Amino acid sequence: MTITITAFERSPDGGKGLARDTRVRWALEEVGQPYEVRLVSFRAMKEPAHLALHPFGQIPTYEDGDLALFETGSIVLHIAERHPGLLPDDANARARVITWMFAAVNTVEPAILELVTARLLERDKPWSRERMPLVEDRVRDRLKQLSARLGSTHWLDGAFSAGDLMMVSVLLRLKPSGLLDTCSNLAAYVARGEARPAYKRAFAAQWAVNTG
Ligand code: GTB
Repeated sequence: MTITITAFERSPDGGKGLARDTRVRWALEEVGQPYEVRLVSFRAMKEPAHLALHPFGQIPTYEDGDLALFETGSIVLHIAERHPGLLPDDANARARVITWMFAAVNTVEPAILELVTARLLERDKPWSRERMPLVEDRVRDRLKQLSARLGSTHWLDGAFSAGDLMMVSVLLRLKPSGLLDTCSNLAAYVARGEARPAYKRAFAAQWAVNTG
């Protein structure tokens, strides 16, 4: 059965790889699984056929035979559990990698999304100037903590894993803000992720959709 994912028919970022289908494409490329993409418009995302797959009317979704999934953390974990390459064999190391996946979406991503929302959607609000430094500080705090843990190692726990794939994907959203450059080891960490051939293939595939 061919794996099918959904992605934006036209991503608002014009193909910069920031929409969340990129992390699913990346995981599939890392484990060498071919996949098809069904492109959906913003309108189609809110229609019953797509809502049956994704209760919140979003992308990406993942279908493989009888199985339909939403939520990128869950999709990437599913891919990592079924195909070698993204999770270590040792049970404790595996649990630590899964912990990093949760940390990416539960602890790091919320602060980053708050910043993105503040910058893109709330900039014209009368309270925005006062609030922005607080929002930026929360991101800086998270980055400092993550930077301290990463130190001079290449990846978060041993070899590259699904934990790194999720963390790099989350951090990539910060690139336009310049905040990532405040922690040089994190900027280098993200660059290492982007340099992976599987990431490059995933990026190129979504770029082709949005620029073709
Ligand atoms: N928690 C879910 C997951 O991880 O799967 C979040 C999924 C999600 O936010 N999907 C977004 C979506 O479908 C696309 S990725 N939005 C449409 C809607 O809610 O109606 C978020 C995204 C959108 C645009 C950019 N961009 O232009 O830079 C980046 C990321």
